[in-house]
Amino acid sequence: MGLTDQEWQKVLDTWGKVEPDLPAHGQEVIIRLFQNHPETQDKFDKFKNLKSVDEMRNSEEIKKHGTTVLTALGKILKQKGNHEAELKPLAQSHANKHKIPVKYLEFICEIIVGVMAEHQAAAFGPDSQAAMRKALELFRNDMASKYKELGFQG
Ligand code: CUS
Repeated sequence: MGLTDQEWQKVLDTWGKVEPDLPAHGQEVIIRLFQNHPETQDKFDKFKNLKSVDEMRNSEEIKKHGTTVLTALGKILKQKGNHEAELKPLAQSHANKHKIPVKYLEFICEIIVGVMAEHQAAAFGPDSQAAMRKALELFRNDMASKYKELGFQG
């Protein structure tokens, strides 16, 4: 389940390429999530009213939220698996307040890999993609266990 030092190195190297432009990557992730999985859009009141991709592109809220999501994820990845302190508040708010099922976390993680593969093709070869998938799986598994502890079936 864990990642080797080499795998973490790949994860953090690629993340370093994404980091200078979190808002653009984040915006793309959220828009694609809502396009590919429309049911996820209803989870946040502030996004429910956005109908077209154009409206989404012009939404400051989406850009802001994309940045928030990727910032949180970046902090977690940098802990290289020792992310208990970072994960706990995130699991709490997502179980109790937003009620985001694990399935939606799967969707968003897969889209993050896809967006990174497109925007950072050179830095994100097959090995790096595999390592990133492993890191995101670890994140989701630990979120799922926290959800259970909190009594959210996710
Ligand atoms: O916000 C946050 O944080 C999350 C993410 C992480 C990674 C956990 N989210 Cu937000 C999620 C989601 C959204 O946004 C939407 C829909 C679904 C999910």
